[in-house]
Amino acid sequence: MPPDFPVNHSRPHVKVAVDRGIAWIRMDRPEKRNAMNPTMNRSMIEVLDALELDERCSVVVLTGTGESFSAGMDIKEYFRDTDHLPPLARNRVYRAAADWQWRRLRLYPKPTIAMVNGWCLGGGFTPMIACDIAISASDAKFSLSEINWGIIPAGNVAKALATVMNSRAALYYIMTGEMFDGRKAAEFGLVNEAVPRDVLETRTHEIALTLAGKNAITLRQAKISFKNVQDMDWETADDYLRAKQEEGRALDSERGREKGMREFLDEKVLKPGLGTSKS
Ligand code: ACO
Ligand code: V55
Repeated sequence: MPPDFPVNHSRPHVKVAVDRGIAWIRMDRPEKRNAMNPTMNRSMIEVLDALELDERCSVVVLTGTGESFSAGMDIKEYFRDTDHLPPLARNRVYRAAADWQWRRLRLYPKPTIAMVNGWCLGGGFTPMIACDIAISASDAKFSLSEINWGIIPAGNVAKALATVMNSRAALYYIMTGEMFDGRKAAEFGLVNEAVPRDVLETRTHEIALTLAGKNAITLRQAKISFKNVQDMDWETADDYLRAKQEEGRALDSERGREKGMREFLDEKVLKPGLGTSKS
């Protein structure tokens, strides 16, 4: 039988390489610092939809080609060139950005890691924060540069910031537009870790492999439920989490929970607290 999916998911301005379970997605417009234009946005929607169903992919890494993660929205093609469009047509262009930057990414059924390899500006924050985990080069440069050219952090940048970043720091950088580096980003909770550039890929790969080794259904239930409970009251959250746990059990053909109990309680080959299994 022919494969269900093309071996190469790459699209205009988006390069994809799938290697041993990990899909490396690169925003690929290095000559424009990987600024996100309408073409890249449409490509990303297709790429994420394809990888969602591709069984060769169990973890997604989002990064950029060359010296940049992304310089944000393309100020020419995304903003200026769409200003003359009728409101509904312009909304459609804006919606395509949102459709991948947070609508698809935030609750993506597979684990996602943002690997911040350089410039992360303005609209670049949204997909970076929407990923489950973010690892940055220590010398990567971040800026909420919107204020420096007369707009506010829209495109859900401000909302995304409010979910991860220290509030005082967020407002300071929203209002000053000052640049900061990966080390600072880790201090503020904007990224998990900042590591020297020469080990950025190795460290990201290591985390990706750890995630690839977990039960995929449980991982999905865990990330989705964590993100959804943030906006719930305690009673609703408790009921919802129980329901997500039960849903996960019903979906899990590997029966991970039963296996875990057997290995810990009966066979004594697993210590969940140490993360190790002898089997
Ligand atoms: N939109 C459109 N074009 C861009 C963008 C962008 N966001 N970022 C960079 N480019 C283009 C430049 O216009 C330039 O194009 P050209 O070679 O055709 O003239 C090319 O990318 C290279 O950029 P330079 O400015 O020459 O590179 P430099 O290394 O000196 O500076 C930097 C890089 C700091 C990223 C600078 O380009 C910059 O400030 N860009 C704007 C970044 C920004 O404010 N983004 C957020 C927008 S707000 C939002 O996303 C909602
Ligand atoms: C931004 C603004 C947008 C958008 C994405 O932060 C990012 C800037 C006004 O629309 O769609």
